[in-house]
Amino acid sequence: MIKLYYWPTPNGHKIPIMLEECSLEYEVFPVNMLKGEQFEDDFLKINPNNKIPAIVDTDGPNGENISIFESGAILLYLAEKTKKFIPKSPSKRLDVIQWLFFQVANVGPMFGQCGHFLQYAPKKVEYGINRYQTETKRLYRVMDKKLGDTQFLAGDYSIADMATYPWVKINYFHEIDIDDYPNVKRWREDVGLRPAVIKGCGLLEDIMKLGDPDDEAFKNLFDRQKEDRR
Ligand SMILES: N[C@@H](CCC(=O)N[C@@H](CS)C(=O)NCC(=O)O)C(=O)O
Repeated sequence: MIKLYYWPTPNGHKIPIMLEECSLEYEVFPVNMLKGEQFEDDFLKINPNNKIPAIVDTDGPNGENISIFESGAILLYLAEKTKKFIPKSPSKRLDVIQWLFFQVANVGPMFGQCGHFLQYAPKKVEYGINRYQTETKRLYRVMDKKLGDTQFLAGDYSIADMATYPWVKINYFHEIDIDDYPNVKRWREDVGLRPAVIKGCGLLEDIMKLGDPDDEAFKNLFDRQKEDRR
């Protein structure tokens, strides 16, 4: 059984997509990051970096409990456990790993910062908006070029697509016109039709609407003083 520590955000969605794709049994433990639950001691034992997603697999290596944080690491773990959505051939496998790392090191942080400066920053900071949106557009161009050559990011549908789709799904958040990237648009439509993707992205979706955190949520999410809490 997989225990999924989760909140409905793009990084969160990646994991139920994979769990659904693999038909793995899982139980959801909401970590309400708007209320600061990511700082609670029990959760910090699972993710010392106080972020969702995280999992505990009660049937980990040697049948023992294992806890894992960082969405890319979780996706790789589940792909290795199930032998699904990552190819066996070393070179194709490396393609998937590269595009997975492209997401976790580039798409997530840059789209996230771009959205933050556009939607949440208390003041309009043109420098921050330009810096992150320019980089966001560059990343869309990189994906658009790749998706002009292959159907999915690393050839066949893989954990790299599962990691990237939830961020491209919310292009309104980083204010990107998807029509400017026709290959990304085609890929987004293909991936978005998969039942596991629909189910994964829909998990607990009603309880959070992006773009509208209240004062308490703002404090828990963006107040740097929270570093004192770790
Ligand atoms: N690199 C991490 C990023 C995870 C992340 O940023 N999670 C956000 C939600 S999307 C979070 O939990 N934020 C709470 C906080 O920073 O206090 C991953 O891919 O798992």
